[in-house]
This record gives sequence, C-alpha cells and structure tokens, in this order.
Amino acid sequence: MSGMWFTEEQTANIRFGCRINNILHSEKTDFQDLAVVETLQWGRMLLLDNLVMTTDKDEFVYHEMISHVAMNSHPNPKKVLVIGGGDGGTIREVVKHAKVEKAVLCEIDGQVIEASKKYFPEIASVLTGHPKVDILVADGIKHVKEAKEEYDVILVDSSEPIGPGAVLFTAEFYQAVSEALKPDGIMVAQTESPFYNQELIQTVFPTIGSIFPITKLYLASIPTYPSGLWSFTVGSKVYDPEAIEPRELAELDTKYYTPYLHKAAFALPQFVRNLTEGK
Ligand code: AAT
Repeated sequence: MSGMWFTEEQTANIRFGCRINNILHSEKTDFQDLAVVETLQWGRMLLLDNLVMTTDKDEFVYHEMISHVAMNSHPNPKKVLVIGGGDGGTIREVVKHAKVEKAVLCEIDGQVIEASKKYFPEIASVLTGHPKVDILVADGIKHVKEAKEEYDVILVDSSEPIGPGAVLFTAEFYQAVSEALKPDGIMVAQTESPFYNQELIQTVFPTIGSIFPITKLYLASIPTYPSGLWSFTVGSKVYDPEAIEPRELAELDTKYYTPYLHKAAFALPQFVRNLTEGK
C-alpha cells in the first residue's frame, strides 16, 4: 500500500485506516491533539486525540440524527443547547427548525471551533455569525449546572468518554442536564458503538433512565465511526419520540433523516435491546 495512511486504533484489537494525501493542520490545544487531514475516500477529516470526529462526506448522518429526532419530537423547541460539537454540524441542523429562537453552542475547546471554521466551512457555516446562534467556550457541565429550566432541547455532541469528554457521561452531568431543561424538555446524547462500547451503553442507558421518565436508544449508520453502527440515547420528560406518527413529523431539508426513519431508528436489534436492559 503506497502513500500516507491515517490509522485510528478503535479498540486494542481493531484499527481503521484511510489513505490521506495531506495533513492540513496539527496542533496540541489546551485540551487535546487536534488535526485535520485530507482523505481520498471521505474528504477532510477532523481528528481529536487521533480519533475521527467528523468528515466532509459522512458528517450528515451523525449531525442530522443527533438533532432532528429530539427537535422534531418537541412541539415548540425555542431554546436549544448543544454541548461539544465545536465543528458546528449539530447547531447547523438545529437552526433549520423555524421555531428556534436561540441556539447556544457550549464547546470546551475554542481551537476546535477555529479549525472547523477554517477547514470545514460547510459544516461550520452557522458559526461565523448567525443571528440565532450564541457560542460559549466553556465546559459543558459547568454551563448546565448554572442553567435552571432554561432549555427546551439539549444535545450532547461529545467526544469519547476519555479526556475532557469523560464528565459528559456521568450521572452528575445528566442530572444537571435534566435541571437545565424546562419541565417538558428533551435531551439526546451520543452513546457510542453498540458493538465496541457495550459497557458504556449498559451503564449510561440505565443512568439516563433513572433521571428521565422516557428513555430510548436509537441507531444510525456512520461509516467512519467505530463499527459503523452508532447509538444515541434520548431522555425526555414528556414527549415520547417514538410515539409520534411519521406523517405528523416535519419534513426537513436532509440527506439521511426522514420522518419514517425517525420512527424506524428506534427498532433495535435484540443484542442492542439487551444492552439497554443491562444484559
Ligand atoms: N460533531 C461531531 C464531533 C464531535 S466532537 C465533540 C466535541 O466535544 C469536541 O470538540 C470536544 O472538544 C468537545 N468536548 C469534550 N468535552 C467537553 C466538555 N466537557 N464540554 C464541552 N465540550 C466538550 C463528536 C464526535 C463523536 C464521537 C466520534 N467517535
């Protein structure tokens, strides 16, 4: 195999490789190693601590699926918080919803925002001055602890549960998220691969379930994330995201999400259902 390769160590026993033709950026921020590489298959790829965060060509799956399921399940999502997600993809999807009046991005690492604006202008399109978007460079747990019944929807677009992202998978954090939400609020967190992160799902799902009356897991297919199958967990106080009829859900300008897929994403393989039951 000729040329340069980027290799992600996904587990101790599995590596994922992409041929690259350029390293566009590489720096050590106060929080993590940040790099942008040009892959032949997926376009530009954002890496944090040598793990894939997003790519030009498959980012739509993750960003649409982390946002529209909750956004479309809430009848009036006026104030929305995205924690992490410094590339801007999730908040770009949030502001597609006309009812949104204010969308706040709370990202711990300002360098992720800067690199994304420079190298991923389409993903970061609403980070360069959008009337509804406010950007906070701060730790997500600190911000949710200060907010009381403020948000309709909170989306936890966090990195892996190592480094600065670890705190975003704790009971203390989900409790603070619940308190930062209004009495009919809804949250979604990215909860990793059901193939490679089974222990995480087995703990995080019941933790969210002990805080929110309605807790459900759904799936999406993301080729550049470990195993290609990705999970998201919804915690909701009132609205059941699975109970809404597809014909009642808003059609949006999307490439992956559809109202029928919204419902279908909650149909789980048996082994994933077992994980949600701690089995
Ligand atoms: N939109 C897909 C990209 C991500 S990046 C997740 C972001 O969460 C990173 O920019 C990281 O700096 C930020 N982050 C980590 N910890 C915190 C924190 N405590 N508070 C606020 N932001 C934080 C998600 C990738 C998903 C997994 C890919 N395998």
